[in-house]
Amino acid sequence: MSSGDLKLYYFNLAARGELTRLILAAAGRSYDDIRYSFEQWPEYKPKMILGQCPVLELADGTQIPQSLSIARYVAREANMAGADNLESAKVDAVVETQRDINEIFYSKVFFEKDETKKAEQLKTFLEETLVKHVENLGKLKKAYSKDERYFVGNQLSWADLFVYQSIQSLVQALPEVKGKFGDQFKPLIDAVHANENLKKYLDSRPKTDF
Ligand SMILES: N[C@@H](CCC(=O)N[C@@H](CS)C(=O)NCC(=O)O)C(=O)O
Repeated sequence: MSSGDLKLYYFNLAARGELTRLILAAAGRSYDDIRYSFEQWPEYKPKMILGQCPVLELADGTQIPQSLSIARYVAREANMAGADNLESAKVDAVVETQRDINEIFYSKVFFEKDETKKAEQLKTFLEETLVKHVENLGKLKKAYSKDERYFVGNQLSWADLFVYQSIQSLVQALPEVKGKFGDQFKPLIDAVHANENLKKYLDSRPKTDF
């Protein structure tokens, strides 16, 4: 398939668009990775079905908005969404658990403008929210994993890539988090870095602020 049959529209950022880029990279699926700056966005916004991005556009012009819907769609196409309905539900549970923490982090810490509030919320985030979250991910992994590298069953799923990407973004924003949770994500991170397709993408993707 030519890359032109699939287009991903998103800012030149990791953030909400990066999970889909990672899934497509892992699948070795070519696509047009359409990236733009905030200044260029007004040109694209009216062309997006909900006036927001990321958006995945298929060959017939169908647009899929909502980052996790896009990611789930491309993951299913790539057989990275669980081997059956039950595995898909387990994968979704890991994804939703990760989404919970990302939302708290971005709303209470990353985008908080009031510096006093931000400092207080960061403390709570590091001392309570993140600790609980890592415990929750550990519970899901214990229940669903059959391979220490992956959260569900014995193969890489989009949930693994979501957790991987979220950890990378968190560490980029808050370097003090690195090393805070020992080695529990190491097998996953090593597996991602050992994957030829992912390594190629990770080594060549643009460096972005977040
Ligand atoms: N729930 C949506 C949120 C989409 C969203 O808020 N996108 C932002 C960028 S991360 C956006 O399009 N901002 C520009 C605008 O709304 O004009 C998703 O996960 O895709």
